[in-house]
Amino acid sequence: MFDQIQERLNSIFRNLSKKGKISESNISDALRDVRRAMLEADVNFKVVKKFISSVHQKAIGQKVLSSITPSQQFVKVVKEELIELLGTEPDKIKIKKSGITKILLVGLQGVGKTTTAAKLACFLKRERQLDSVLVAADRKRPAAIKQLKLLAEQNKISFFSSNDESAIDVVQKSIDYTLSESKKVVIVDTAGRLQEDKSLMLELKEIAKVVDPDEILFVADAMTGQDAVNSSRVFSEVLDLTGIILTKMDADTRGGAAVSIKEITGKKIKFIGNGESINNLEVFNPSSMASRILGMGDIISFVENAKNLFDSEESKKNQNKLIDGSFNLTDFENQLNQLNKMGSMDSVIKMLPFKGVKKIGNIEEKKLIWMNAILSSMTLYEKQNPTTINGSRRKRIALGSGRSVFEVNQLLKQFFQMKTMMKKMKNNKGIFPFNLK
Ligand SMILES: Nc1nc2c(ncn2[C@@H]2O[C@H](COP(=O)(O)OP(=O)(O)OP(=O)(O)O)[C@@H](O)[C@H]2O)c(=O)[nH]1
Ligand SMILES: [Mg+2]
Repeated sequence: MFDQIQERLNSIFRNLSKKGKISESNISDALRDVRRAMLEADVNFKVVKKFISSVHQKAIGQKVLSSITPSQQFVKVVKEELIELLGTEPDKIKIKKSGITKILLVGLQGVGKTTTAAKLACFLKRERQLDSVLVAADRKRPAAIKQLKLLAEQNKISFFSSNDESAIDVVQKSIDYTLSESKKVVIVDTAGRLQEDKSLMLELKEIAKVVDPDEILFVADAMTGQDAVNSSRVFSEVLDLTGIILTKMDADTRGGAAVSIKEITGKKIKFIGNGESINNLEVFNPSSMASRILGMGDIISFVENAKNLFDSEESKKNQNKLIDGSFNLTDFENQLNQLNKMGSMDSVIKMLPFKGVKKIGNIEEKKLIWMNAILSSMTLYEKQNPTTINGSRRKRIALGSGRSVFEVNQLLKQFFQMKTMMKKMKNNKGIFPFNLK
């Protein structure tokens, strides 16, 4: 997802962070590159123009230039603007408190309506414990009915279809069926149509009039970029769309549709499809989507943070203490606190491109929390004289911190091992516990 735009933006951010001091002209240069990257990612040109001008204003206004970490601050401004462009907050699907909720899925041919209808039913069952009826209102193609029926059977979802000529009759009957089956939601899969197909567009309008849906969701294929945006505009002129589902995001490297569609149509993306299997439907979250688009941008800010931390006086003092052997548990605790200040390690590790690391990241973050708890249950005397921490002191520390004696032992063992190791590596520079550098 977003590989291409991510790569481009990251190289811009990297270049910027290499420059020690940032000037207004550096920012203008970076913004020119961001503009180009967005256009290449097939973001609508009007959206790009507005975006660049507000980032520019904010970057200058928020004193990015005079901040300690200007490039980091710049990435932050870009991210905030991007979140706003994507819709700020997730837009939840409307489900009626009582009675049947009616959801109509519409869109061009082959965008993924039928697949999404089944995904949505599974999502509502899984996340909201709601039973749906899938309705095949595609009267033109018998294969389309079969496709939905099969998906319903495979995933144990109720299904409705009838032999009526008109899709409107099918949908009306499906509502009676849903009532009789005591289900809560009707999800109507309509026939895919071409924009210029006037009669089919009118049929959709008629269905919407008769059924009075709670949600009319426009399903669009993210891979088609600006075509997806344009067609959603055309559909929204005929129908009162309540939101958008963007499919095939897994295969979209550019992100142009995702970034432009809300600004151009005024409709928010409610879900994204990110794969062919039934569980590949996610609620669209503007903030996590912005993180995904910027990807390494966040890591760059993390690295900058880390660099500042490792270069700090405090860190240098600790390194000297480690080398001369005077490093004690108070220094150890300070170092842990500094690590914590860098933000959630877990969230940073999640962004790393290697899958296996994620789990380790999780453990490490939890470990930091319990290590802190143990250290804060020690007295100052104990921290400064770690060798005096005997069995009974260990028991008391364990009790005070709510951790086990085993964990207290582990922490002390790690601390002493680290000291021994440092003694052996006396002449090594840039040493830091946990190998995080
Ligand atoms: N990779 C990927 N493929 C998807 C996704 N959603 C749907 N597809 C695939 O897109 C193709 C078309 O999906 P359908 O659900 O049949 O599309 P449709 O809009 O109902 O098509 P018509 O009824 O012919 O208009 C299928 O091969 C799906 O597996 C997605 O999120 N990711
Ligand atoms: Mg279909």
